[in-house]
Amino acid sequence: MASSASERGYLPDGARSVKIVVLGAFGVGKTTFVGTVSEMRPLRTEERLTRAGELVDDVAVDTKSTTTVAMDFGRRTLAGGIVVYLFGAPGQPRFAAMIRSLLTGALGGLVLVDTRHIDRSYASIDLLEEAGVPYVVAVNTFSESPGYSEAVLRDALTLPDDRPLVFVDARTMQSAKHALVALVTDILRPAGSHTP
Ligand SMILES: Nc1nc2c(ncn2[C@@H]2O[C@H](COP(=O)(O)OP(=O)(O)OP(=O)(O)O)[C@@H](O)[C@H]2O)c(=O)[nH]1
Ligand SMILES: [Mg+2]
Repeated sequence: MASSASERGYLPDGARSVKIVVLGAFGVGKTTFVGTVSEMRPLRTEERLTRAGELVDDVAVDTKSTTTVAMDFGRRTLAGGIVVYLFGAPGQPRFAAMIRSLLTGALGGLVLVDTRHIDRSYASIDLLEEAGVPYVVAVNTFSESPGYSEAVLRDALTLPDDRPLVFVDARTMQSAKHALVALVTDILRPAGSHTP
């Protein structure tokens, strides 16, 4: 007799699952975020950054030696049995087609932002708006990055009033989970209250 999914240990009975995509520019901490919140060992597709890549990518960061070339994948179970499947997108603009395909079936997007390069977040927000996927902006608080008020950040991002903005340290479980809960809460809001 075939065993149920819960007997095989995939999902608890009655679980609701949610696919979300973590987006943002190169090096904003997407892979770090998925790794921090995932309760399973995350899938990663990291490749070494090379001098050759400098010809096509703006990857001027001295703290990183690898970059995501396809996606990250992780899973987190939240209170109430909601299972969140996290897909971390690649950050470089030439991967836009890959990001569009990751957005297929996604119920929400988490856009990580580094305040050193706010303008590099526009492409991610545009992709989400284009796909009609609701999103939350999470400002990753790198110690080297300038601090701005929420109002200034909203203005710089031209963020609609109904899109939540949170601050996160992608390396810290508590903080990353808070950002994830903000997104899932937004996704589970009553139908009709989303504008994108
Ligand atoms: N100070 C600080 N460093 C961070 C934080 N999050 C990530 N980092 C570091 O910043 C770098 C960015 O890491 P990744 O997680 O690979 O970034 P990414 O967005 O996945 O990068 P790509 O896939 O190449 O676009 C790593 O060296 C992290 O250790 C943070 O919240 N604070
Ligand atoms: Mg990455």
